[in-house]
Amino acid sequence: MRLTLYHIHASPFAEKARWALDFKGLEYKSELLIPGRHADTVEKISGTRTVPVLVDTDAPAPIADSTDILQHLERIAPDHALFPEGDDERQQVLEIEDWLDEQVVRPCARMNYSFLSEQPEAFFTYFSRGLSRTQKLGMAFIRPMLPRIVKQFREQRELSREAAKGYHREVDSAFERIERMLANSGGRYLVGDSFTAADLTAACMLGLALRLAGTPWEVTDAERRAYPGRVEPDELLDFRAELAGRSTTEWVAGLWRNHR
Ligand SMILES: N[C@@H](CCC(=O)N[C@@H](CS)C(=O)NCC(=O)O)C(=O)O
Repeated sequence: MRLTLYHIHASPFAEKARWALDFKGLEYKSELLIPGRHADTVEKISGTRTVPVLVDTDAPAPIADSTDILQHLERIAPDHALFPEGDDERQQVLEIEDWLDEQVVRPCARMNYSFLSEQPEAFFTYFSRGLSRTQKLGMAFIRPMLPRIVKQFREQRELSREAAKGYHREVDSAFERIERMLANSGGRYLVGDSFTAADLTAACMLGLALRLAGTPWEVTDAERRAYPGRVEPDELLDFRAELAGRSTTEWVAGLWRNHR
């Protein structure tokens, strides 16, 4: 069995797959793609245009969805389980994972990208992270088109400071819902008494909202330079401060510390 993961650095879905592979101690070849060009590359491999895509030489076809990748990894490497054995608990994990993937990630990303995309240079550095020297040279060609790319990125995703207020409210209510779930499940994990795919997914999606140090989304020096004297704009820092008041923030940081 040989595993290859096609991914981009900043994708929270890709981080789910990387985390699960590492958690299970599986070796894999990493094919880190240039953001923006990744969809064309993976389409040739899997027929779909999103990352992550996992190719397992023993599987009948490439696996092109983070949830399916986690379940495939569970089948081929059941140790360090990410899914509970009981049907009810397993179903709960899948439902939480689905909610986070389908509803929570969007405002988490958009809240940050509303601000990041105001600074094309910082935006460029953020999406170049992890790339090889050759790939970065390739990225240099798109520099002249950067203002147009950023404008399109903002329009397609409805990014603006006004819209960011709504994204922040959505993120905050997701944090609140997690707080309630944890209160019902003993405080440590979302389902049962061990780390599952639900916790892993929450750590990725909410980790993106928080842009915690040590995660793929930590704030870069280029961003610090873009906002002299502070890490990010005040308005965004105010959103973060509100989220930090929720116990979910400390819980997410703990998952990164203890399970990543
Ligand atoms: N349901 C998919 C969603 C994956 C997804 O939306 N990936 C984004 C990157 S975060 C992507 O590749 N979008 C296509 C694009 O950017 O053109 C999964 O769980 O893997």
